[in-house]
Amino acid sequence: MSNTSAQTQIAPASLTRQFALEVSVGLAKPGQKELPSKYLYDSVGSALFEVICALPEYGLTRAEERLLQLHAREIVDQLPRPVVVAELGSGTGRKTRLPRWQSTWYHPIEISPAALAVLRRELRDINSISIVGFEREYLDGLREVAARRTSAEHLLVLFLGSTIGNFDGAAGSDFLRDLRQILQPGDSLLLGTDMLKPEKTLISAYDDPIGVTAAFNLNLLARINRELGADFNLQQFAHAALFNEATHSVEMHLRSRTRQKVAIPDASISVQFEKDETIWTESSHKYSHDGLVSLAHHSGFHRQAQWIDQSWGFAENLWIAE
Ligand code: AVJ
Repeated sequence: MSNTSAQTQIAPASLTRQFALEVSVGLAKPGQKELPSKYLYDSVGSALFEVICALPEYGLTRAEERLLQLHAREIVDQLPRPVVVAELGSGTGRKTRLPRWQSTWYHPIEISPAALAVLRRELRDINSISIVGFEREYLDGLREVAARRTSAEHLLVLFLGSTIGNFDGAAGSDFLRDLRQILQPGDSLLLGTDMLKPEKTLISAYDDPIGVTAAFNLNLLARINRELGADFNLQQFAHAALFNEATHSVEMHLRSRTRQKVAIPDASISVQFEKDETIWTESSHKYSHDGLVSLAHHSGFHRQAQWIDQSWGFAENLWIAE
């Protein structure tokens, strides 16, 4: 990569067009307006997410770090060698630096160019690992990694941080089924899942008292202002987190404080908001033991092992493709 700083500031025209398209589709929805959660992670959003991970109320990331630190050896020992590791949504590679996967290749597949630039800088000194970054959708990246590995090489896919929980409804199991199709029998998936816990704990994790998560959520509107020339007045929107009992998901919304109209010139739309109408920006599914059993079953995996952090309620699941 030639110039990382320029890349984090200037989005390629095709990505901006895609962003404009998805914004106009989501905000024109007749019932619940929505915006795709993947757009939360521009350079500002990625930095805010790093801060969220340090919040005492948001135990998810630290729980996963504890699990990987404690059990890395045991996890690695369960896998055949040589192993090629592909990490979906590697972010800045913070988790991956903990255990060495003893792999010949490490392929981060990351959709945020900003996060990938940090990852490249920080992993530069680890020379046993080769970095091939894929700034594109997860499965496309994985398909490319799978096509390049030799027949002797075993594939380990890391999908950590409960990112799978952001696929709402059937999308999570559809995604895992598609992922399974890219693998060979015997390849493995290490899947991090945040577990169901009391609603009070969940809400304070997604609506922290100093407002970092609120800033993370509101930044999505600020990003639309920056990149699509919109005139969202951020004072007129409020962050909201709620627990959806029916779907076992924490939902983030942006609630319009008044009746207002917002213009988004580069998406060629203007949007009318009623007072208290919300934009749904993210779902974070929380898993039960039984839910994981049926998820593995329906997506074509055998549950090989599981490590649980009891103090927060987080599971690291090692699944083998059947
Ligand atoms: C990185 C997607 C797992 O859903 O908990 C944190 C993102 N959103 N606070 C999550 C997030 C609000 C996070 N994931």
